[in-house]
This record gives sequence, structure tokens and C-alpha cells, in this order.
Amino acid sequence: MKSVFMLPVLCTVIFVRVGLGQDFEPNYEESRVPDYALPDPLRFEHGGQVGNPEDWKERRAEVFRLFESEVYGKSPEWDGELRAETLFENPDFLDGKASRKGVRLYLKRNAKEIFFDVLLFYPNTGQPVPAFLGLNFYGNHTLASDAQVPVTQAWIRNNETMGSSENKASEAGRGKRIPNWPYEAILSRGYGLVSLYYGEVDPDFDDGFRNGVHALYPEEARNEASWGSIAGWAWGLSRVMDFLETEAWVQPEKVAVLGHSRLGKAALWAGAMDTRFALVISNNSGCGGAALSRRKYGETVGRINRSFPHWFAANFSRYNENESALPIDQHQLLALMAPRPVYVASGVEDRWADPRGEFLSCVAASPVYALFGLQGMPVTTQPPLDQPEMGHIGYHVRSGGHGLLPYDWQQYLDFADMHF
Ligand code: GTR
Repeated sequence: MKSVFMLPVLCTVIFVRVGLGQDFEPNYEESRVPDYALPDPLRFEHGGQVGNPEDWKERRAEVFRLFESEVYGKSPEWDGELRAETLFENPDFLDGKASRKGVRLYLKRNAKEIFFDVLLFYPNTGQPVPAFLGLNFYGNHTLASDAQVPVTQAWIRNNETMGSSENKASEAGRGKRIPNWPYEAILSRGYGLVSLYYGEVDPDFDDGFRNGVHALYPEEARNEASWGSIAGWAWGLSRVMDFLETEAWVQPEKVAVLGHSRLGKAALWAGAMDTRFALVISNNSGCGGAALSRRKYGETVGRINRSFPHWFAANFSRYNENESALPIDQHQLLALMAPRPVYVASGVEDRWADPRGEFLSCVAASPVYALFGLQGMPVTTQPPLDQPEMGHIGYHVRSGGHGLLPYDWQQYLDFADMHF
């Protein structure tokens, strides 16, 4: 009797522990990184060698399809209507040195319409300029010290300083993220900055894909290879790009897409899906971003899928504790940018994101750049702290931990100057 009764209790306990990964012990010992062999980015599935940029087109399509089906899920082709409404406009921002405006982008498809609010800053040079585009974590008002930029009304993650406890943002967060988005420095270097709140594109919880951009495609059968939230956020960035192509102040052929952490994963996938992004930047993206999965250092495939089941295609969980079965690894995601420049940045204390695994990923992506006669990562040993290396692949590991800091921005601006 007792054992019959105990069984469901036991199952629940096991499920909760395994499910939430509470007993997960990350490996932070380099000596305990397993031996692994990375898939060769320049080897076709049929075994043939990729010998030139023409071959790479075909090989790229193979690699892309694998990331689509096994990792992020397939995003639909956009076949709806995009409409932009200006919410506010300030041509005298920063004593007239720059302009700032807010635009609501409506995405309409069949009977459904959603919107996201985009915040744009650009220098008043009278000439089109290059720009950085990135999703933000807490709402556009966190990038503004004044009340012109409204507090986002969308669902927001709980955060004492950024909002209330009811998944709603509040005035408390106003301006709090300006240090992470140093628009004055960006504008003074001649670049525009475009940002939007990621939760308006797709809320970051397991909602059965009923909200955000997923809601525009209700007929999409949910299957093992359907788009997760990372693919949704990345897809949203492409819709902003559609809009930027209609804006006079920006050079659409010089837009760098950037993201931090989970949004760094989204920026990489956006750069892979949409080659209009001329430069791609991953800030501390870690597992499922720039870091090699096979190293199992810090966050692992199993851990990320259990903590965030809505981020990836369901197929990705087939590789939980089974990384060697992956037909790709994350260096091939970086290689999907080639020959466009890509920058990967780590924080030395952010071991959860495996800084070394991010660097090794840059090295392993470099042969694809070589195919184009370009230098990918200029070095094969991880550079010392705070000493960036910039080829067509850029990398730095800076002092400190997880975050998008002014130091990171300085390197991105230098890297963009170098390539634009
Ligand atoms: C962590 C997650 C990481 C990273 C990070 C973030 O909890 O494990 O993969 O994405 O969140 O987005 O801040």
C-alpha cells in the first residue's frame, strides 16, 4: 500500500528536482571539460569538402537548416502588413546634437494585430548614418530619463527596481539602463541607436506560444521544430529592419544587430536568418549563443532547456546530456555570418556563459572566413583580459561579470568603425 502511495510523491520530487535543475552542478574546471570533436563547418553532409565561397552557399544552407530544426525552430516568412506610427519626436535632443523619436510598429496579419514600440536616437548630421539595433530587457523608458518615453505596458519579468511585483513595469525603472545603452557616446561617434523591449516582441515565459509574434501565426502547427522565443525575438528584429529600410536618417546597409545574454543569442540568430544585418554582436550570450555546447562548461544544453523550455525548438532538448549527438555546434552559428563581421564578448567572471568556450567558437568559425580570403579570429590563444582582438571576428574578455558595459560598447564602436 505504502509503495503505491509513495510512487506519485516520489515521481513529483524527482520531476521537480530534475525539471528545475536544482541539483545541477555546473562544471567550472577546465580539466573536467570532456574531450570532444567539433563538426567541421567546411565538410558537406555527404562528406565532400567545401572549397570556395560558391560551395559555402550550399553548405551554409545545410548548416542553417540544422540550426533551424534542431536548435531555434523555424520562423515563418513574414507575409503581413507593417505600419509605423510616430508617437513622439524630439529633433532637439542633447541640445540639438541629436534626434530622438518613438515609433509604434504595428504588425497585422489576417485578423490579428500586435505592436512594438521602437525608440530611435540619431545624430543631427543631415547625412544617413550607420546604426546599432538591439532589444532591451526592461522597457524603452529604462533608456530615457524624461517622461516623453512612456513606461511599457507589456508583461515584464519581476524585478524590484524595474517594476512592481505584478509583471508590470513602473516609473521606478526610468533611466536605469542608460549605462548599458550609452547613447551619448554612441551618437558622438556618429552612430544611431535603435532599441525596443523584447517582451513586446514575445513575452519571456512559457505561454504556449499564444502571445507576441507567435500569435500572428495561429495556424502554424506546433511541432518539434517550431520557433521558440529566441527565434521570435530574432524575427522581430527583422521587422524593425524592414522599418529602418524606410527611414531617411539611417544607412540600412550599415546596421549592426546586438544583444546581451539571452538577447545575444537572439542577435546571433537574427544575423543568421537575415543577412541584411551587416554586423552582428554577441555580448555574454553563452550557452545556445556563442559558447560551444560540447564543452559542457557552466550552463549546459540540458540545463538551459529545463530552465527555459520556451526559448528553443522542442528538438533541442533531445541533446540534453547528449551534446555529442548534435549535428552542429555553436561555432557554426558564428560561421553563418561569414563574410560579415561578427563580434563575441565575454566577462571573465561570467563563467556560466563559458568565456573560453565563446573564444574557441570564434577560432573554430575562422576557416569559413578564410574561404573568403578574410581573417576571422586573429589569434588562437585566448587574449589576456581587456585586450580585444579584431579581425572579421572580434573577441574580448573583459574584467567583471555578466553585463553590457560601456567598455563593451567602446569595442563595438571601434569594430564598427573598422568595418563600416
Ligand atoms: C540566464 C540563462 C543564460 C542567459 C541569462 C540572461 O538565466 O541561464 O542563458 O541567457 O539568463 O539572459 O540574462
